[in-house]
Amino acid sequence: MSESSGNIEDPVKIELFRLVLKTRMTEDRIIALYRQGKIVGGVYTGRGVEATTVASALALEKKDYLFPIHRDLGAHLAKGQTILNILLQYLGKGNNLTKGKESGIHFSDRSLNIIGNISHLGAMIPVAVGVALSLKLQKQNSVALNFIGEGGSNIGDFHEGLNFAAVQQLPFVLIIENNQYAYSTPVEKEYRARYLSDRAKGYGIPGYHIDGTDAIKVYQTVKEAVERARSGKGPALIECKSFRMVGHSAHDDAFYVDKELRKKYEKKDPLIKLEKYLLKNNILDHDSVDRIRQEIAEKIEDATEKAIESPLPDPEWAYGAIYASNSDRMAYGD
Ligand SMILES: Cc1ncc(C[n+]2csc(CCOP(=O)(O)OP(=O)(O)O)c2C)c(N)n1
Repeated sequence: MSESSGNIEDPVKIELFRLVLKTRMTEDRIIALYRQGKIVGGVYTGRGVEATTVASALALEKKDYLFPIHRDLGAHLAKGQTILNILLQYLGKGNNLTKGKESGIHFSDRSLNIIGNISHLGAMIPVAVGVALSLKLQKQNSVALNFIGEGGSNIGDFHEGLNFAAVQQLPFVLIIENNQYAYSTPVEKEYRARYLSDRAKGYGIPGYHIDGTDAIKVYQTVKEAVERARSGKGPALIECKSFRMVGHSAHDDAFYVDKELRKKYEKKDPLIKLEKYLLKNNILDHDSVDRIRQEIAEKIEDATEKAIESPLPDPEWAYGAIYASNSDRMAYGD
């Protein structure tokens, strides 16, 4: 765990642990429901990247905007999303946030300032930058934080979005979640640079390359970048290096992954690392860890039961909310 972790308060470190554990356990439940045939469609999990997703989102304030992508359940949870809403979404229930439309990974929650993932990799960046522009123009003192994978970072939108954010000095933070594989493509076939964060120099903004398995280091770095952006000093690019400990999605056994690399990163499992750090430094004892685990397990049981009992959407609803209603148009002044 990072040497400089001393200036983060212990309750924040405990909250990081609770959220990383909650993410891991919730995703394990989602996988179990998928294997039981209760969830259909793609299930993309973040085992190995939870320290990056959780700590980045926890560094935000309530009024800040979060733009997560497909592997970022931890970010949803850290921004305040409930396990029940997440399971309702994955199970496609009629009482979920999209009333049964959209899959598990594409949903928004405007009440938490979480904006749903655009499936086309990279396409989210200019949208998040546009939101950052509007936050600046409206003097909202809020920041937009967006994730992109190292694979997705090679798309043109990355350049256009980041360049515009830099030129306009927008309150925007971009996290590159470098988990070393884009589906089955290893990094040496994705880009030639040593560090993707070096690209920041080309935009005239700060770039950081950090250990994305170290939740405390990620929290510290992102917090600084977010507060810098909030104070009007412009965007930052943060590359968090980690490892995707599972396949691209639940159907993929990741047979193509380098075995030595896997072994190396199993020792850096973000959850185990954080737990060991908290125990070693007497921030938590074994009983408290067990208690936290038990509390989360109960919440997951309760949410699973409620989500399974919830009704599927009314088939008629397939034709609903396709076009804006008159009242929506009036609300937007059209
Ligand atoms: C433009 C585009 N191309 C391909 C895909 C299909 N796709 C979804 S995720 C993914 C892998 C992305 O890798 P990376 O950006 O490194 O993120 P990771 O999945 O490793 O977290 C691919 C190819 C897509 N959604 N959008």
